[in-house]
Amino acid sequence: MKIDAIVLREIRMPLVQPFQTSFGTTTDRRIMLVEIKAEGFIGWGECVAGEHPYFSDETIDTAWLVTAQELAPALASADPEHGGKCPGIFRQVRGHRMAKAALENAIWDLEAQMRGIPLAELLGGIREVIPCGVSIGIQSTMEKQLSEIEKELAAGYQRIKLKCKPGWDVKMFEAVRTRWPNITLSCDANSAYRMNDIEHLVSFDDFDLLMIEQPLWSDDFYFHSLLQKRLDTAICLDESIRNRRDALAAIEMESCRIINIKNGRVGGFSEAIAVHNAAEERGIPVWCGGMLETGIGRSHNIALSSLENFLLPGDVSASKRYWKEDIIEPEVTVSSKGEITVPQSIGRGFGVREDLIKQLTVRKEEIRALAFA
Ligand code: OSB
Ligand code: MG
Repeated sequence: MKIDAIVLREIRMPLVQPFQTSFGTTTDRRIMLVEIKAEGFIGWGECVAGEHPYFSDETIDTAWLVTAQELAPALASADPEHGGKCPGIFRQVRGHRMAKAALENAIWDLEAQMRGIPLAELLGGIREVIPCGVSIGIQSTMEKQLSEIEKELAAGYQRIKLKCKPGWDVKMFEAVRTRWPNITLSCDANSAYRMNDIEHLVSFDDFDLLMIEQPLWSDDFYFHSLLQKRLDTAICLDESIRNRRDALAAIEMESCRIINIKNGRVGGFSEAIAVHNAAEERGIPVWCGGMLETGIGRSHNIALSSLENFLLPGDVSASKRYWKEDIIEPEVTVSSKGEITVPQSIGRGFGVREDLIKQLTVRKEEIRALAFA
Protein backbone atom coordinates (compact mmCIF):
# COMPACT_ATOMS: atom_id res chain seq x y z
CA MET A 1 0.00 0.00 0.00
CA LYS A 2 1.17 3.52 -0.77
CA ILE A 3 1.28 5.58 2.43
CA ASP A 4 0.53 9.28 1.93
CA ALA A 5 0.90 10.50 5.51
CA ILE A 6 1.10 9.43 9.11
CA VAL A 7 -0.48 11.81 11.62
CA LEU A 8 0.36 11.62 15.33
CA ARG A 9 -2.02 13.20 17.80
CA GLU A 10 -1.99 13.52 21.54
CA ILE A 11 -5.44 13.64 23.05
CA ARG A 12 -6.34 14.20 26.70
CA MET A 13 -9.28 12.42 28.23
CA PRO A 14 -10.30 12.30 31.90
CA LEU A 15 -11.38 8.89 33.22
CA VAL A 16 -14.90 8.77 34.68
CA GLN A 17 -13.25 7.69 37.93
CA PRO A 18 -9.61 7.33 39.03
CA PHE A 19 -8.06 3.91 38.38
CA GLN A 20 -5.66 2.75 41.09
CA THR A 21 -3.21 -0.13 40.82
CA SER A 22 -0.27 -1.20 42.97
CA PHE A 23 1.96 1.09 40.87
CA GLY A 24 -0.12 4.28 40.96
CA THR A 25 -3.34 6.12 40.23
CA THR A 26 -4.49 7.34 36.81
CA THR A 27 -7.04 10.18 36.66
CA ASP A 28 -6.46 11.82 33.29
CA ARG A 29 -5.19 9.96 30.30
CA ARG A 30 -2.79 11.36 27.71
CA ILE A 31 -3.08 9.16 24.63
CA MET A 32 -1.16 9.06 21.37
CA LEU A 33 -3.31 8.18 18.38
CA VAL A 34 -1.87 7.43 14.97
CA GLU A 35 -3.74 7.95 11.74
CA ILE A 36 -2.28 6.47 8.56
CA LYS A 37 -3.58 7.69 5.22
CA ALA A 38 -3.10 5.41 2.23
CA GLU A 39 -4.85 5.09 -1.13
CA GLY A 40 -7.93 6.96 0.06
CA PHE A 41 -8.32 4.88 3.24
CA ILE A 42 -7.55 5.82 6.84
CA GLY A 43 -6.19 3.36 9.39
CA TRP A 44 -6.15 4.15 13.11
CA GLY A 45 -3.92 2.97 15.91
CA GLU A 46 -3.74 3.77 19.62
CA CYS A 47 -0.56 3.73 21.67
CA VAL A 48 -1.23 2.23 25.10
CA ALA A 49 1.91 3.64 26.77
CA GLY A 50 0.99 5.41 30.00
CA GLU A 51 1.66 8.90 31.25
CA HIS A 52 4.50 7.59 33.47
CA PRO A 53 6.93 4.68 33.06
CA TYR A 54 5.29 2.70 35.87
CA PHE A 55 3.62 -0.24 34.10
CA SER A 56 6.34 -0.49 31.46
CA ASP A 57 9.38 1.59 30.58
CA GLU A 58 7.55 3.30 27.73
CA THR A 59 5.50 6.47 28.12
CA ILE A 60 3.46 8.52 25.68
CA ASP A 61 6.45 10.86 25.39
CA THR A 62 9.00 8.16 24.57
CA ALA A 63 6.50 6.66 22.12
CA TRP A 64 5.95 10.02 20.43
CA LEU A 65 9.68 10.64 20.07
CA VAL A 66 10.57 7.23 18.68
CA THR A 67 7.51 7.17 16.40
CA ALA A 68 8.20 10.62 14.94
CA GLN A 69 11.96 10.15 14.61
CA GLU A 70 12.29 6.49 13.68
CA LEU A 71 9.23 4.32 13.20
CA ALA A 72 6.88 6.49 11.18
CA PRO A 73 9.53 7.64 8.64
CA ALA A 74 10.65 4.02 8.20
CA LEU A 75 7.08 2.84 7.70
CA ALA A 76 6.11 5.68 5.38
CA SER A 77 8.91 4.85 2.97
CA ALA A 78 8.45 1.07 3.16
CA ASP A 79 4.92 0.92 1.70
CA PRO A 80 4.11 -2.36 3.51
CA GLU A 81 1.75 -4.85 1.82
CA HIS A 82 0.29 -5.83 5.17
CA GLY A 83 0.61 -5.46 8.94
CA GLY A 84 2.76 -8.59 9.20
CA LYS A 85 5.57 -6.70 7.43
CA CYS A 86 5.86 -4.13 10.25
CA PRO A 87 8.07 -6.09 12.69
CA GLY A 88 10.68 -6.43 9.91
CA ILE A 89 10.46 -2.72 9.04
CA PHE A 90 10.88 -1.77 12.72
CA ARG A 91 13.52 -4.37 13.57
CA GLN A 92 16.42 -1.95 13.83
CA VAL A 93 14.65 -0.14 16.68
CA ARG A 94 15.04 -2.10 19.91
CA GLY A 95 12.13 -2.22 22.33
CA HIS A 96 9.46 0.52 22.11
CA ARG A 97 6.85 -2.16 21.51
CA MET A 98 3.86 0.01 22.41
CA ALA A 99 4.94 2.63 19.89
CA LYS A 100 5.43 -0.06 17.23
CA ALA A 101 2.05 -1.63 17.97
CA ALA A 102 0.15 1.63 17.37
CA LEU A 103 1.54 1.85 13.82
CA GLU A 104 1.35 -1.85 13.02
CA ASN A 105 -2.25 -2.11 14.15
CA ALA A 106 -3.20 0.87 11.99
CA ILE A 107 -1.71 -0.97 8.98
CA TRP A 108 -3.79 -4.09 9.75
CA ASP A 109 -6.81 -1.81 10.04
CA LEU A 110 -6.01 -0.31 6.62
CA GLU A 111 -5.51 -3.72 5.05
CA ALA A 112 -8.88 -4.96 6.33
CA GLN A 113 -10.54 -1.91 4.79
CA MET A 114 -8.73 -2.32 1.47
CA ARG A 115 -9.73 -5.99 1.29
CA GLY A 116 -13.28 -5.17 2.38
CA ILE A 117 -13.31 -7.63 5.29
CA PRO A 118 -13.70 -7.34 9.08
CA LEU A 119 -10.45 -6.80 10.99
CA ALA A 120 -11.31 -9.84 13.16
CA GLU A 121 -11.44 -12.02 10.04
CA LEU A 122 -8.11 -10.66 8.77
CA LEU A 123 -6.52 -11.61 12.11
CA GLY A 124 -7.92 -15.15 11.87
CA GLY A 125 -10.71 -14.69 14.43
CA ILE A 126 -13.54 -17.20 14.71
CA ARG A 127 -15.76 -15.87 17.55
CA GLU A 128 -18.97 -13.94 16.97
CA VAL A 129 -19.07 -12.76 20.57
CA ILE A 130 -16.34 -12.43 23.19
CA PRO A 131 -16.74 -13.03 26.94
CA CYS A 132 -16.00 -9.98 29.09
CA GLY A 133 -14.58 -9.39 32.51
CA VAL A 134 -13.71 -6.21 34.40
CA SER A 135 -10.67 -5.00 36.24
CA ILE A 136 -11.58 -3.22 39.47
CA GLY A 137 -9.05 -0.70 40.72
CA ILE A 138 -7.96 -0.45 44.34
CA GLN A 139 -10.65 1.47 46.25
CA SER A 140 -10.33 3.76 49.25
CA THR A 141 -12.73 1.69 51.39
CA MET A 142 -14.06 -1.87 51.50
CA GLU A 143 -17.57 -0.48 51.13
CA LYS A 144 -16.67 1.16 47.83
CA GLN A 145 -14.93 -2.03 46.69
CA LEU A 146 -18.04 -4.11 47.31
CA SER A 147 -20.36 -1.62 45.65
CA GLU A 148 -18.10 -1.47 42.55
CA ILE A 149 -18.25 -5.25 42.27
CA GLU A 150 -22.00 -5.26 42.80
CA LYS A 151 -22.42 -2.74 39.97
CA GLU A 152 -20.31 -4.77 37.50
CA LEU A 153 -22.00 -8.07 38.36
CA ALA A 154 -25.38 -6.40 37.76
CA ALA A 155 -24.07 -5.25 34.36
CA GLY A 156 -23.43 -8.92 33.50
CA TYR A 157 -19.63 -9.19 33.52
CA GLN A 158 -18.46 -12.80 33.70
CA ARG A 159 -15.27 -12.34 35.71
CA ILE A 160 -14.19 -9.80 38.30
CA LYS A 161 -10.48 -9.01 38.56
CA LEU A 162 -9.41 -7.39 41.81
CA LYS A 163 -6.37 -5.15 41.73
CA CYS A 164 -4.35 -5.89 44.86
CA LYS A 165 -1.15 -4.97 46.71
CA PRO A 166 0.35 -5.65 50.14
CA GLY A 167 -2.20 -4.35 52.65
CA TRP A 168 -5.07 -4.64 50.15
CA ASP A 169 -5.34 -8.36 49.51
CA VAL A 170 -6.49 -11.22 51.78
CA LYS A 171 -8.82 -9.13 53.96
CA MET A 172 -10.37 -7.69 50.83
CA PHE A 173 -10.64 -11.14 49.17
CA GLU A 174 -12.28 -12.42 52.34
CA ALA A 175 -14.89 -9.66 52.32
CA VAL A 176 -15.61 -10.26 48.62
CA ARG A 177 -15.82 -14.05 48.99
CA THR A 178 -18.08 -13.79 52.05
CA ARG A 179 -20.50 -11.72 50.02
CA TRP A 180 -20.17 -13.72 46.77
CA PRO A 181 -18.95 -17.31 47.42
CA ASN A 182 -19.38 -18.48 43.82
CA ILE A 183 -18.50 -15.75 41.34
CA THR A 184 -15.43 -16.02 39.09
CA LEU A 185 -12.71 -13.92 40.70
CA SER A 186 -9.08 -13.22 39.92
CA CYS A 187 -6.50 -10.77 41.20
CA ASP A 188 -3.74 -8.67 39.66
CA ALA A 189 -0.77 -7.47 41.73
CA ASN A 190 1.18 -5.71 38.96
CA SER A 191 4.47 -6.96 40.43
CA ALA A 192 3.83 -5.73 44.00
CA TYR A 193 5.23 -8.77 45.87
CA ARG A 194 8.69 -10.26 46.49
CA MET A 195 9.92 -13.72 47.46
CA ASN A 196 9.69 -12.76 51.15
CA ASP A 197 5.93 -12.68 50.61
CA ILE A 198 5.77 -16.27 49.34
CA GLU A 199 3.89 -17.72 52.34
CA HIS A 200 1.47 -14.83 52.20
CA LEU A 201 0.91 -15.42 48.46
CA VAL A 202 0.31 -19.13 49.12
CA SER A 203 -2.57 -18.09 51.40
CA PHE A 204 -4.33 -16.63 48.30
CA ASP A 205 -5.18 -20.29 47.54
CA ASP A 206 -7.97 -20.02 50.14
CA PHE A 207 -10.07 -17.77 47.91
CA ASP A 208 -10.68 -19.97 44.88
CA LEU A 209 -9.23 -17.44 42.44
CA LEU A 210 -9.18 -18.26 38.74
CA MET A 211 -5.66 -16.82 38.62
CA ILE A 212 -3.14 -14.54 40.29
CA GLU A 213 -1.81 -12.09 37.72
CA GLN A 214 1.85 -10.98 37.78
CA PRO A 215 2.53 -11.25 41.53
CA LEU A 216 6.34 -10.84 41.28
CA TRP A 217 8.85 -8.75 39.28
CA SER A 218 7.70 -7.40 35.93
CA ASP A 219 10.59 -9.05 34.07
CA ASP A 220 10.69 -12.39 35.85
CA PHE A 221 10.07 -16.03 34.89
CA TYR A 222 12.25 -18.00 37.31
CA PHE A 223 10.83 -16.80 40.63
CA HIS A 224 7.30 -17.10 39.27
CA SER A 225 8.09 -20.73 38.46
CA LEU A 226 9.16 -21.32 42.07
CA LEU A 227 5.98 -19.64 43.30
CA GLN A 228 3.77 -21.58 40.86
CA LYS A 229 5.13 -24.84 42.32
CA ARG A 230 3.85 -23.73 45.75
CA LEU A 231 0.42 -22.58 44.55
CA ASP A 232 -2.71 -24.49 43.59
CA THR A 233 -4.01 -21.31 41.94
CA ALA A 234 -2.80 -20.62 38.40
CA ILE A 235 -0.37 -17.76 37.87
CA CYS A 236 -1.11 -15.56 34.86
CA LEU A 237 1.74 -13.50 33.42
CA ASP A 238 1.12 -10.04 31.98
CA GLU A 239 4.14 -7.69 32.22
CA SER A 240 6.75 -10.47 31.76
CA ILE A 241 5.49 -11.60 28.36
CA ARG A 242 6.97 -9.32 25.69
CA ASN A 243 6.95 -11.73 22.76
CA ARG A 244 6.56 -15.35 21.62
CA ARG A 245 9.94 -16.40 23.02
CA ASP A 246 8.95 -15.13 26.45
CA ALA A 247 5.73 -17.12 26.22
CA LEU A 248 7.72 -20.25 25.31
CA ALA A 249 10.16 -19.70 28.19
CA ALA A 250 7.36 -19.09 30.70
CA ILE A 251 5.42 -22.15 29.57
CA GLU A 252 8.53 -24.36 29.51
CA MET A 253 9.56 -23.22 33.01
CA GLU A 254 5.99 -23.50 34.30
CA SER A 255 6.08 -19.88 35.43
CA CYS A 256 2.38 -19.58 34.62
CA ARG A 257 -0.63 -21.59 33.45
CA ILE A 258 -2.45 -18.69 31.79
CA ILE A 259 -1.21 -15.80 29.64
CA ASN A 260 -2.62 -12.26 29.34
CA ILE A 261 -2.03 -10.91 25.82
CA LYS A 262 -1.87 -7.17 25.30
CA ASN A 263 -1.36 -5.91 21.83
CA GLY A 264 0.76 -2.97 22.92
CA ARG A 265 2.92 -4.92 25.37
CA VAL A 266 4.01 -7.42 22.70
CA GLY A 267 4.46 -4.88 19.87
CA GLY A 268 1.35 -5.35 17.73
CA PHE A 269 -1.00 -7.87 16.16
CA SER A 270 1.74 -10.03 14.53
CA GLU A 271 3.42 -10.82 17.82
CA ALA A 272 0.08 -11.06 19.66
CA ILE A 273 -0.99 -13.76 17.20
CA ALA A 274 2.38 -15.50 17.58
CA VAL A 275 2.00 -15.56 21.39
CA HIS A 276 -1.60 -16.78 20.99
CA ASN A 277 -0.52 -19.62 18.68
CA ALA A 278 2.43 -20.67 20.85
CA ALA A 279 0.16 -20.85 23.89
CA GLU A 280 -2.58 -22.68 22.00
CA GLU A 281 -0.17 -25.35 20.74
CA ARG A 282 0.86 -25.99 24.36
CA GLY A 283 -2.61 -26.03 25.89
CA ILE A 284 -2.24 -22.69 27.69
CA PRO A 285 -5.38 -20.51 27.55
CA VAL A 286 -5.03 -16.78 26.93
CA TRP A 287 -7.20 -13.71 27.43
CA CYS A 288 -6.97 -10.15 26.20
CA GLY A 289 -5.72 -7.56 28.66
CA GLY A 290 -6.67 -3.89 28.67
CA MET A 291 -4.75 -0.64 29.13
CA LEU A 292 -7.56 1.88 29.73
CA GLU A 293 -7.94 2.28 25.97
CA THR A 294 -10.24 4.59 24.09
CA GLY A 295 -12.59 2.98 21.60
CA ILE A 296 -9.84 2.73 18.99
CA GLY A 297 -7.61 0.45 21.06
CA ARG A 298 -10.72 -1.23 22.42
CA SER A 299 -11.95 -2.11 18.91
CA HIS A 300 -8.54 -3.65 18.14
CA ASN A 301 -8.77 -5.66 21.36
CA ILE A 302 -12.22 -6.94 20.39
CA ALA A 303 -10.94 -8.13 17.01
CA LEU A 304 -7.95 -9.86 18.63
CA SER A 305 -10.16 -11.52 21.26
CA SER A 306 -12.08 -13.30 18.50
CA LEU A 307 -9.18 -15.73 17.98
CA GLU A 308 -9.78 -19.32 19.08
CA ASN A 309 -7.51 -19.60 22.11
CA PHE A 310 -8.93 -16.51 23.83
CA LEU A 311 -10.75 -18.93 26.10
CA LEU A 312 -11.13 -16.80 29.23
CA PRO A 313 -13.03 -13.51 29.70
CA GLY A 314 -10.77 -10.54 28.89
CA ASP A 315 -10.38 -7.06 30.39
CA VAL A 316 -12.22 -5.72 27.36
CA SER A 317 -15.22 -3.90 28.74
CA ALA A 318 -17.74 -1.21 27.81
CA SER A 319 -16.60 2.30 26.81
CA LYS A 320 -18.76 3.86 29.53
CA ARG A 321 -16.77 2.21 32.32
CA TYR A 322 -13.91 4.59 31.45
CA TRP A 323 -15.25 7.44 29.33
CA LYS A 324 -18.06 9.93 29.54
CA GLU A 325 -17.88 10.09 25.75
CA ASP A 326 -15.81 7.67 23.67
CA ILE A 327 -14.13 8.69 20.41
CA ILE A 328 -15.80 5.94 18.39
CA GLU A 329 -19.35 5.47 17.15
CA PRO A 330 -21.13 3.39 18.29
CA GLU A 331 -19.46 3.03 21.68
CA VAL A 332 -18.45 -0.44 22.86
CA THR A 333 -21.34 -1.98 24.75
CA VAL A 334 -21.60 -5.19 26.75
CA SER A 335 -24.73 -7.35 26.79
CA SER A 336 -26.47 -8.47 29.99
CA LYS A 337 -24.76 -11.85 29.43
CA GLY A 338 -21.38 -10.13 29.67
CA GLU A 339 -20.52 -10.37 25.99
CA ILE A 340 -19.38 -8.00 23.25
CA THR A 341 -20.49 -8.75 19.70
CA VAL A 342 -17.56 -8.87 17.27
CA PRO A 343 -18.41 -6.51 14.39
CA GLN A 344 -18.95 -8.27 11.06
CA SER A 345 -18.65 -5.05 9.06
CA ILE A 346 -15.55 -3.90 7.18
CA GLY A 347 -12.46 -2.92 9.18
CA ARG A 348 -12.70 -2.23 12.92
CA GLY A 349 -16.47 -1.96 12.70
CA PHE A 350 -16.66 1.28 14.70
CA GLY A 351 -16.61 4.76 13.21
CA VAL A 352 -14.12 7.35 14.43
CA ARG A 353 -15.48 10.65 15.78
CA GLU A 354 -12.95 12.92 14.09
CA ASP A 355 -14.60 16.14 15.31
CA LEU A 356 -14.38 15.03 18.92
CA ILE A 357 -10.76 13.93 18.41
CA LYS A 358 -9.99 17.38 16.99
CA GLN A 359 -11.43 19.00 20.13
CA LEU A 360 -9.41 16.75 22.42
CA THR A 361 -6.12 17.16 20.54
CA VAL A 362 -3.32 19.06 22.30
CA ARG A 363 -0.43 18.12 19.98
CA LYS A 364 -0.20 17.04 16.36
CA GLU A 365 2.60 16.11 13.98
CA GLU A 366 2.49 14.87 10.43
CA ILE A 367 5.09 12.57 8.91
CA ARG A 368 5.29 12.03 5.18
CA ALA A 369 7.34 9.62 3.16
CA LEU A 370 10.59 11.24 2.02
CA ALA A 371 9.77 12.15 -1.56
CA PHE A 372 12.48 11.12 -4.03
CA ALA A 373 14.72 10.05 -1.17
O1 OSB B 1 -2.22 -4.86 34.57
O2 OSB B 1 -3.92 -5.31 33.41
C1 OSB B 1 -3.19 -4.46 33.92
C2 OSB B 1 -4.63 -0.95 33.37
C3 OSB B 1 -3.47 -0.22 33.16
C4 OSB B 1 -2.28 -0.86 33.25
C5 OSB B 1 -2.21 -2.23 33.54
C6 OSB B 1 -3.36 -2.97 33.72
C7 OSB B 1 -4.59 -2.30 33.67
C8 OSB B 1 -5.87 -2.95 33.92
C9 OSB B 1 -7.09 -2.29 33.31
O3 OSB B 1 -6.02 -3.90 34.66
C10 OSB B 1 -7.74 -3.13 32.30
C11 OSB B 1 -8.71 -2.34 31.47
O4 OSB B 1 -8.30 -1.61 30.54
O5 OSB B 1 -9.91 -2.47 31.70
MG1 MG C 1 -2.16 -6.98 34.56
